[in-house]
Amino acid sequence: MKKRICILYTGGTIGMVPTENGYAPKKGYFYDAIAAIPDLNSHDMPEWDMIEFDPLLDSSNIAVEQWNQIGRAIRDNYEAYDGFVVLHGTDTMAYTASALSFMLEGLSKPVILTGSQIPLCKLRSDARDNLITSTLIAGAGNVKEVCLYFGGKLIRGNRSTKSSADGLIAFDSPNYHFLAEAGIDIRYNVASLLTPPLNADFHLTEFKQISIGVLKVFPGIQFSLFESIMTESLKGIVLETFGAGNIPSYDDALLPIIRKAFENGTIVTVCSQCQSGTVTLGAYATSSALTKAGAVSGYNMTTEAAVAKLYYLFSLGLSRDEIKVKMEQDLRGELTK
Ligand code: ASN
Repeated sequence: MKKRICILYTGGTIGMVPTENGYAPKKGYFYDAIAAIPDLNSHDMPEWDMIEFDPLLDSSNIAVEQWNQIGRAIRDNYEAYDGFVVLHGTDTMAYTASALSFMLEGLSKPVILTGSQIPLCKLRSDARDNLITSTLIAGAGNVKEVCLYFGGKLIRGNRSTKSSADGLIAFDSPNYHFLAEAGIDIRYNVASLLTPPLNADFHLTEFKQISIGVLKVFPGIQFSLFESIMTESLKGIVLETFGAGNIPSYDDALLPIIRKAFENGTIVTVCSQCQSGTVTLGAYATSSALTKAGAVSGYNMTTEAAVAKLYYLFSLGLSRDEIKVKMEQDLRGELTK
């Protein structure tokens, strides 16, 4: 029997058309445009249906409500399909892929996010390959996790990051193997795939609106300027630090602020500005102070994954101590220690 794939079209360049204000999505246009691609109707392809979201968005406008909407669409169609392809703008695709990886618990079917850098309607568009290969990967069913496929690479969703604003190989997986590479054949890196938990019930955890911040440290940063955002209403903050988790110690201002944030109940998660490698708190004196002030290590998580994980853990309603512990644990293949 043919596999059945549900394509969720949320917007993004892939389905955009030129307008007087630049590219924008167009309601009701994309289904016919992809139905006219001969390969998508080949007998070697899975059967597919498409659900068009309303409104269609440039992914810069995607936020928690849209993540929940995508999650609900997958939950509501979970039994009827063998896999899902989520068409999404590239700008925030790595955030959405990370968010879905946490929201969809007990997932045992492929969920593949993809999009394109050049709209389907334009010459040299990368939309066809990204869509066709993602649909084939979803139909093959080898991966049972949330992934992002783009430019020949299949990446674990919560390990992905957008690395090029204009290249057709626009995403990277700096701290984990590609899950598959599509050349003449699609070659899976079987040893690197997640094994779905046995007998786990599939369910969706919708995210709540949580106040989260990201602060990138830079030479000369005046920490006192940021004190005003470190209030009790800030639930979590991702600190993008230098190298292995280092912060400047020149004005002694950051640590009291971090300590205060910690006392306020804010979870301070330390990630690195380096794309690859890991945070090792305590490797240098400039980082050990962070642990003393109550910060947790994000190890080699991307900022995208750390942000999504904070949303997830707070949405579960866990205590602050439980969140601190789980931030440092590998929940969905998002970090390695
Ligand atoms: N601005 C677009 C988006 O993220 C970029 C793209 O899809 N290539 O929706």
